[in-house]
Amino acid sequence: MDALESHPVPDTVDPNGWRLHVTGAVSQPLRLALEDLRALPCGDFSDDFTCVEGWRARDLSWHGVSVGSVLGRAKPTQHGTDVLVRAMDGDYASSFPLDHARSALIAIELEGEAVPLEHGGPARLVPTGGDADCWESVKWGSEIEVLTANPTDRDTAETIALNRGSTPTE
Ligand SMILES: Nc1nc2c(c(=O)[nH]1)N[C@H]1C(S)=C(S)[C@@H](COP(=O)(O)O)O[C@H]1N2
Ligand SMILES: [Mo]
Repeated sequence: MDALESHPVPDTVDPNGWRLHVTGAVSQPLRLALEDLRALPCGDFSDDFTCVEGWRARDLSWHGVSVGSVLGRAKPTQHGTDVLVRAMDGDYASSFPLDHARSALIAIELEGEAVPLEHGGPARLVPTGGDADCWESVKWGSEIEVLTANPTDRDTAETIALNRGSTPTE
């Protein structure tokens, strides 16, 4: 594979305190540790990753649990319409229509190894639809909130990603 770009890991990211929270319009809110995720049915996904800033990492192979499996446990209520996936680093969040989100992977391995912290470990959201924007691949994913209406200003990923202003470091 060609490498992903390197970006600084925000200070707010603490892999030891990481859990995946499933919240909002669900019958069964969840708080999952990495072992809990590993116990769910796993899947693989490989694709190139392209950033709008003009670089591409070819043929990345991801392994993890589908959002659908996790939601199968949490059981969204009939009012659920969308999900908002939040990162551990502050305000970063990206939304997806509920049905579209189910196929996304919560990746815990990249190229057969734990996802490096630098690239979003312990868990990075990897949309599998093929038409995802780079900012929808949420690094340090720590909450899946089921919403009952289309998200508005709480979906911050595009704004944050496009205004990041920092250049990648090698
Ligand atoms: N939590 C979080 N996830 C994020 C971002 C971010 O700033 N914070 N940037 C996004 C963008 S725009 C890109 S291109 C990729 C970069 O992934 P990489 O750092 O592994 O190369 O992460 C995406 N996911
Ligand atoms: Mo990006």
